[in-house]
Amino acid sequence: MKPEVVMIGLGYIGLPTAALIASNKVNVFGVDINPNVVETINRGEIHIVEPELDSAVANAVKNGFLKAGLKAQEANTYLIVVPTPFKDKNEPDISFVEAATKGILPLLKENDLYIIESTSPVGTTEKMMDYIYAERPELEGKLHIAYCPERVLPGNVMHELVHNDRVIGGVNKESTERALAFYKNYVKGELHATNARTAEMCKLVENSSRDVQIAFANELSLICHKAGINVWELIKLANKHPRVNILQPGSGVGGHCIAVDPYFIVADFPMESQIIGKAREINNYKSFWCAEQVKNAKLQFQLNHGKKPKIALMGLAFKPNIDDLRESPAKYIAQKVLQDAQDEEYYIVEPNIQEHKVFKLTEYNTAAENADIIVFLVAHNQFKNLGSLHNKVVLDFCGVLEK
Ligand code: SAJ
Repeated sequence: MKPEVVMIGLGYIGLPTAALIASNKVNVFGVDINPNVVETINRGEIHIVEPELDSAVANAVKNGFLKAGLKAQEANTYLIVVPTPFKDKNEPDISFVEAATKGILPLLKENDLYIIESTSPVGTTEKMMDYIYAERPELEGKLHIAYCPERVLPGNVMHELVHNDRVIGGVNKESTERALAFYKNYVKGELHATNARTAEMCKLVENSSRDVQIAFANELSLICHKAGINVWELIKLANKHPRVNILQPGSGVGGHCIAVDPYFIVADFPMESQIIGKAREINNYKSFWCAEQVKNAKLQFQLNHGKKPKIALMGLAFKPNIDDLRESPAKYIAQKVLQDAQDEEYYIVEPNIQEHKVFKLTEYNTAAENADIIVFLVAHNQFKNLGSLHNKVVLDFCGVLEK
């Protein structure tokens, strides 16, 4: 049977979205360039870690509403949910969006709905519209074209896909309305109509706003370090003010979104985006600074004790209690520290993964017991109740012992 919806990109967002739509008894055909991903999904299994996604995909495939393939098929709605990484000099790379659009060009027909969900620089949806109509001039003005960014938090995707509000912007009013009607079938959160450019910018601004706020917290941590003030206590106290809400400092900002999306604004508006650009610099610098602090602690230990220390680096993930190491500041710090290693002994810890192709992992209790210097890079729950850290040098960059 002909699918109703084609989903291009079956990753962290595309697959959960495909499963959600299919769970509403709508035929979905998912497309991915990776044959392993396609085979895994067609077996009713998944290739990513996300709570509740396994059963959603298993049921959708078993009931016949979700199938996957390497090439798109004809449908009425096409969703583009592919990565938009960045190239050298932090410039956004929309070649996956272009390739996905090219793949469906011959399939498009009058009245179809084309939606981009991938995080994209402002103007991408209009650019794709121009490209489609240049290649298929007979369809000009007869398609519905819109942008609707995803905004789900990894680890809570299945819930947030349904319950978060969505911002939906078409290239014209009719497109916005068609896209709104589409999402209404699956989303319980409010749907907010706008135009494509505003919707594109909205996604970039959401993540940039968080980046700027974290940069403020990280800047405070550097100031407090010099001033001899406990930054965690300071923030807790400042947040007692009814209109102050400072976020938490850490070992830097990672992940595939917040550490990336602000560059999409900076690349297009370099003169205007002063704070956004500076925030990226501060958050990157914080990771560099943490690595320097570890090196200093190592030298100080040698001076004090006349021997090389054993050092535990606690956490590699990009944030607490997940197994995702993408763009992880903790991983960057571990790499930097190890580059500078001499004869010290290192224990690398990441309780949320079994093994790593570069780092030899050590169990967290063993590492903490044996180490002279313990460096907390990620505030994983497991690290909150370690035994006595008395007589050890502790560098707590993520405040795990404060909470
Ligand atoms: N972090 C701090 N201090 C804080 C909060 C976070 O240092 O107070 C760090 C984390 O450790 C991590 C990074 O920031 O390294 C990002 O983590 P996060 O939990 O803030 O966000 P993500 O990347 O998991 O998900 C974000 C979310 N965006 C916002 O909260 C505005 C999510 O809703 C988006 O859907 C997602 O990006 C995305 O896909 O764009």
